Amino acid sequence: MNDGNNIGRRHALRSIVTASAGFLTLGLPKLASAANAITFPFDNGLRELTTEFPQKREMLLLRSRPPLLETPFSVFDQGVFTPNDQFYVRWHLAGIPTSIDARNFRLRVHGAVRREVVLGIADLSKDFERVELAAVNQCAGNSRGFFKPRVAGGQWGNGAMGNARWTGVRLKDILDRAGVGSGAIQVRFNGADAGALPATPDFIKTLSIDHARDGEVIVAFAMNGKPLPFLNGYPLRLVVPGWYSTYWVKMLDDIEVIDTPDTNFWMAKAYQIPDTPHADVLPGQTGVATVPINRMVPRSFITNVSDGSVVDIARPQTIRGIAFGGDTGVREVLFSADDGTSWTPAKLGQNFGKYSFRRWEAPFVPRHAGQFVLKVKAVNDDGTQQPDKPNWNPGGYMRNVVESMTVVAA
Ligand SMILES: Nc1nc2c(c(=O)[nH]1)N[C@H]1C(S)=C(S)[C@@H](COP(=O)(O)O)O[C@H]1N2
Ligand SMILES: [Mo]
Repeated sequence: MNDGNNIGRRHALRSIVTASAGFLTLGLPKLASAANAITFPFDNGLRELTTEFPQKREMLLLRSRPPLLETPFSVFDQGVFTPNDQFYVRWHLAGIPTSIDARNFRLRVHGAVRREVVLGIADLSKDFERVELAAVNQCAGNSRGFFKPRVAGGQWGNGAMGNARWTGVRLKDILDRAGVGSGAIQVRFNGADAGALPATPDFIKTLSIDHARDGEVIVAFAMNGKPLPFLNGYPLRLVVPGWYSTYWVKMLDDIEVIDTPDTNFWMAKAYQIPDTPHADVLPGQTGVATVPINRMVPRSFITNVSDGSVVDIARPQTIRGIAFGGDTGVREVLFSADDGTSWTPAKLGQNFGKYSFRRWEAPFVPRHAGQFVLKVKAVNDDGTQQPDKPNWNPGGYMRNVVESMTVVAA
């Protein structure tokens, strides 16, 4: 996979979007020099902050073409929903359309169906019930940069995730319109992007027919109440609540119901995880069966202090952050200020549904000068909790170890 860390390259996408009446153009303006940068605590962790991408404010630049843009972590302290203009961006293929005319955009539903259906954006909002759901979109490789030993692939920090309110129509309702044939077993999703070379496998993802018809999977046209940003899949994307974002196909224009198992590259070769508990193997271990990555696992983060922050001795303060349960809700968030020796339940913020981020906060009084190791651990509604030791696999997937940071009281 062409997924490397390529920050040395200075050719950014050089693009801009002008929006008018549902029409977007991706043009090629100048590239300003990077104003500043941050450094992650792993090898080659220097990341420029860029504002050169259309409809995006400051983002961490991992790669320009195709774009990999990470959300600066401070954004997660600002609210439970991640703003569209700082929502992370990940594309695999270089052939991203440079302009999309929403008025002429069509979603085609075909294959093992009773009748082929072709829908425009207007048809979706007029002929189908509108639904809205808060859900976390997280790359399967979020936090990959922290894997030890290191693994190939985009070297993300923790910002390849975001939470939004997604508005659209149920995939089930679209499939019902087409009439799924009796032999159907899976549904494949393809977007308007393509590889630069014909030999590059097109980015296509597949769900089982039951999952596709569960009523929760959405074809979304809006995010946080606004049209999807171009780089987040304008004008339509799949939203698969609780599942890693590799299934959330962007610029969705083709849905194919199939009656034989999909063996395309992006299902059969890429995004495979070891078929072991928590996708965990020993580095170098071979002969392990694999399965396509699927459900997310719980995570939690501290957002208002960071590693090395200095806090006032004896002053009561509040530590806060975000948590999510993965494929179900957050039951409990536990906070420790003594490196995991003792844990206290954090106070949970408003519940926006089981697939959303949930804010949490906990009191903290640093009673003496010196270091305090803060930790946070989420337990989801199934009772699954974050592990104290990181998992490892060669793809760098599904990291969700209990996060730890050291603050200094002075
Ligand atoms: N058409 C298309 N959809 C795609 C991808 C892609 O390369 N092309 N990448 C997937 C992956 S791996 C991720 S992590 C998410 C990223 O979503 P975002 O860019 O909106 O944050 O998009 C998914 N949908
Ligand atoms: Mo991803």
